[in-house]
Amino acid sequence: YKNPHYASGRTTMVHLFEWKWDDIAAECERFLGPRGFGGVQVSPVNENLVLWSHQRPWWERYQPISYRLVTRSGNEQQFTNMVRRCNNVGVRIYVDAIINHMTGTWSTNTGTGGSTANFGQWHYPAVPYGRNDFNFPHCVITGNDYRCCADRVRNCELSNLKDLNQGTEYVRTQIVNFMNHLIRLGVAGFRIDAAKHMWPADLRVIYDRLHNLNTAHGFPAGARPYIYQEVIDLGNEAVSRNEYTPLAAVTEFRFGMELSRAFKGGNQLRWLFNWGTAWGLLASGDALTFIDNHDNQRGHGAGGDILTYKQPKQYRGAIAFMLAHPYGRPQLMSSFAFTNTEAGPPMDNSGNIISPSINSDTSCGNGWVCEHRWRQIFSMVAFRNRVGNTAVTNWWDNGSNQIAFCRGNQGFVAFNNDYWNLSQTLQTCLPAGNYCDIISGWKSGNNCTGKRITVGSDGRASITLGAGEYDMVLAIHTGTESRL
Ligand code: LM2
Ligand code: CA
Repeated sequence: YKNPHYASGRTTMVHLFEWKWDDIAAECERFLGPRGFGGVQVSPVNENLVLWSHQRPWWERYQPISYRLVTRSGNEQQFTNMVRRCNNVGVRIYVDAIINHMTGTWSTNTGTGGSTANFGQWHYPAVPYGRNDFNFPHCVITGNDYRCCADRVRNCELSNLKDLNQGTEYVRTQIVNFMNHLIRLGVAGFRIDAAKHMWPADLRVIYDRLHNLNTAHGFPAGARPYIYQEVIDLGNEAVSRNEYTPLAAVTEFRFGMELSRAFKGGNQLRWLFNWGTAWGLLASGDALTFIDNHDNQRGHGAGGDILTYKQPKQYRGAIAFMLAHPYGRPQLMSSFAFTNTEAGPPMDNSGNIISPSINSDTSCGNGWVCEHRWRQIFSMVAFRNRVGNTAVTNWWDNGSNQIAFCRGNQGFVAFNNDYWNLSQTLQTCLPAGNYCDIISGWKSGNNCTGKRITVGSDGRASITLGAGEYDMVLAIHTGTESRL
């Protein structure tokens, strides 16, 4: 369950938060496929409670009312079409699976597909679920439970959301049928929402009943779905991430915390020389890694001081480090712009999501940030694909916040998070030649639109990164040699 089954040579997925299925299909074909992205995490696919009382917040999608595939992102036919079109261009689809709970208790009770529920009776006829399918006696998780009481974290309600009992055969069957339906449609795996709120033994039974990936969508015979379990464990938790790594991969929340801290100036970049398990991070193959996610970018979930698109220079620095360094399996966040942390995606008066528009400079409009279309970010995806599994070599630092390293003889990257300029002759490990920096520009014809770096026959090059430059990163890799 730890292999994402990316198409060959691909390494990175992007969370297209709240995107519609038709738009994702188009994005796979016009951008993600050609640019070498490995996959897309999509927002929850199953029917959720409609919450006009909160102006259709983004979080209504974390309140399932049935397993029918109908949400603001589209219906089953649109979902099926998207998966087919993305797989055709080598981009995998991963579904955010909400299997810990159903809805909270509200005064309205209609879902995005028209299904209804009777909250007082724990009755969800469109599944159907009834009282016996939930954990009793009824209780709600408190802040203290996270430190003391694993059983309450698993058997009580998360945020008053009705808590399913995955210990019963009936509930397991409904969940497995839902997930196998998606596998049949060609998805490559799942994010398991709120995994720490479910018993590992129950999850194991569910995972083991999942079908192999659909060979008609290009997966090899016998391929198991990629599963990354959302477990927030920043230490001092009654529930440990280590209870989940024997089952499948786990979201590594410490990764984005530490890199955000460093790139915000709270820790010197030189300490990243041994980035990885030496920092207390999970084994690389167990870790789904990211800087921000849809929760902590707005203070939900683990919260904290996470870099987001709102601090773009530092954010691009942290993302570049994530993609340049071999540790982990990276996931990019692609956001809609927000100030109100409850606000849902751009929508019209009827609540329909407004599609991102694509500007002539290839960036997004209509309120969509599309971090994955930032040149500094998608160019580093290509860098990661290029350098493959090569190790970090030739680490250099200035004893402070200027660092540089090589990846095999394929790539070289430098960072300057100091208040003074970086100007050094450094070992790049690349074959002699002229290379286009992929951060300040790109290779255009025979020339570079940004910096051009000349690597000598000894592999060394003069590297400059001014403290006042637009970016704090410089990156070159084989395949972008300029001939001039
Ligand atoms: C997750 N991971 O474990 C998701 O990443 C996270 O986004 C979800 O919470 C959560 N688990 C449940 O799937 C979000 C949001 C919550 C929101 C829930 C449910 O962060 O604030 O809770 O979705 O929509 C909301 C209200 C809360 C209310 C609850 C129940 O904010 O005040 O509790 O609904 O109706 C009374
Ligand atoms: Ca639970």
